[in-house]
Amino acid sequence: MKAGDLIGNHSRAWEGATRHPFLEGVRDGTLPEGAFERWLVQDRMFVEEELGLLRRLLPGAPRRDQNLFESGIAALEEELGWFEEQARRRNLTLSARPERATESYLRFLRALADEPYPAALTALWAIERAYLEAWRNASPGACEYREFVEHWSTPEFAAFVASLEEAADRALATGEADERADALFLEVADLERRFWEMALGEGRSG
Ligand code: HMH
Repeated sequence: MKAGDLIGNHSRAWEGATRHPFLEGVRDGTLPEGAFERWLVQDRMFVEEELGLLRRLLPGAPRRDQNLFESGIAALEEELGWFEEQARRRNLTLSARPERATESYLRFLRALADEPYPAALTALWAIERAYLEAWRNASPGACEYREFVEHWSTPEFAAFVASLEEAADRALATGEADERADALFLEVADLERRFWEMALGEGRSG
């Protein structure tokens, strides 16, 4: 199996992860009051946990993938600082509690390092690829959100996602982890959809 095939095989789930009224609100500037701020605070928690995941995956990664994790760790470190700066500018408190959808996603990230490496890597690729597509779907974005849209639509981020896909394809080549990779892909798609949903304040119980 190739990682990229999962998108076509699960197109409905993928649409749910990458097209959402939240993203339409970002594009046309019609987000309800507080939605973007809620998303920002919750996503900072996500990025922090994702950084932990990359650090846990690095030591067990094949030598040729280690550089990818190292650059991912550096990028997420920078991203965390960026989130904190954005929050500071908006006077947001970063000590908020995680919402249900965030909790579910954090739990998923914590468990991912115990999965077979090819499946974990496929899930990581799906997480990043979903973000790339979601923000591209919000492009160019209303002026107050444009900086964010651009942040996740850069060629550098796209190149990182492409490198993750190549690494996932190499890891999947034995075929041994295909089933697990497929299941984790679907979980990622659902968690991403729920994350947008949470930001809009709908179904906040998750
Ligand atoms: C919910 N998915 C979510 N947040 C992110 N920052 C990314 C993916 C990309 O790192």
